[in-house]
Amino acid sequence: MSEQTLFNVAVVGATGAVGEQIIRLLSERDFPIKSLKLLSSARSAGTKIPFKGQELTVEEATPDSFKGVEIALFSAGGDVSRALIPHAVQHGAVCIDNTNAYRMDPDTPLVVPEVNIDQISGHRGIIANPNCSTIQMVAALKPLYDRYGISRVIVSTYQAVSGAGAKAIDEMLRQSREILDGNDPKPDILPVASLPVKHRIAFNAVPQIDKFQDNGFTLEEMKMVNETKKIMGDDSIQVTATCVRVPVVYGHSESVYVELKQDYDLGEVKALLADAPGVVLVDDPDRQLYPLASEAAGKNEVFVGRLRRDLSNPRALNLWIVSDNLLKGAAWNAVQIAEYIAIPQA
Ligand code: NAP
Ligand code: 3JN
Repeated sequence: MSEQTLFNVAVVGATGAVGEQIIRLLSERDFPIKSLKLLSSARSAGTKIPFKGQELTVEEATPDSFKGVEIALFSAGGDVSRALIPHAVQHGAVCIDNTNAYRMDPDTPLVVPEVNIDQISGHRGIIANPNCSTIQMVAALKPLYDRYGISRVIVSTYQAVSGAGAKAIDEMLRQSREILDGNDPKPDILPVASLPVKHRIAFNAVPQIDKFQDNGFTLEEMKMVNETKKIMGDDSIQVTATCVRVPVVYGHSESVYVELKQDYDLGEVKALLADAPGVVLVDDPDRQLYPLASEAAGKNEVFVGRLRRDLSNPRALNLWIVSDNLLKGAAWNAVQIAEYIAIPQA
């Protein structure tokens, strides 16, 4: 049997909600690691994190952190990626970036392995992980695109607070307790930590994820529009998104209207989705079976159900897509890409 090649790996944002899941997946999947470097800001430097029976000490991420690193997984926000990835690439690392920093860069592949893994061969040191809401949608739409073609997508999301980081989870839980105790909590983090106006998330639905753009859409909505076209390799797909934060901890849900380019058979659509890699069909209305965030949480797959022909357009289909935003939406998609780089595929 041939010896497996081992890699020097770095995780940037190791103390965050996404970083925690990346570290767990690297351990559970026995990723071929020679050394693992855990990096964060100076705030968390010195924190101990267990990894495969060892205690690893988190270090502050600096341009010199990447000497000898071969694979670096970034989830510390776009500014950190923009500042450090060029240094990591210069040191020879392949960087898998979970942030928005390089997603629309024409030289950077934007990859969902089930959809466009062929794109990674063209990388120049950076491979971008799409936004969580985009990943789960394109994973489900790809088999329909391949069979029928897609002309239009209209999506409304119901996004979990974990998408906004560990502090947003704490805020939602704290507000819920305070409201149940009869108090009126002051919002502090959501919808956007850096903006002055805040809204309550507990017992609420907030139609703003990230900052508003000049066209009236939010940045999260525009990420869904632009990333979908890039990943599918088809600028002609028309996409409109409305992104909403809901008081769920883990798991983004999406109501999707998709207009196909050809007539379709609903039974065939179900068969295509049932066979699609990384997708699980949960669609049995008679038994009230459909995807739920509570059941998708902690799982790597994308769950699809509520499939029905649209009433206004017989070539269109309505569906409900759910996935764990920190797993397939971030950490698992990134580790899958890392596995394609590190492990020769059969
Ligand atoms: P989080 O829980 O707030 O964690 C942020 C992490 O970034 C922490 O480890 C933090 O370290 C680190 N960090 C912050 N500033 C840093 C700096 N200047 N230098 C080095 N490390 C720094 O956030 P999260 O939910 O894990 O998300 C992190 C990022 O991942 C997001 O900003 C986003 O870009 C990306 N993300 C992507 C998706 C997706 O859709 N693919 C989903 C969620 C998040 P400290 O402990 O030292 O503060
Ligand atoms: O809010 C969500 O549910 C997903 C958030 C993703 C996110 C949060 C902060 C910064 C991103 C992202 O991945 O697009 C970024 C960013 O990298 O710009």
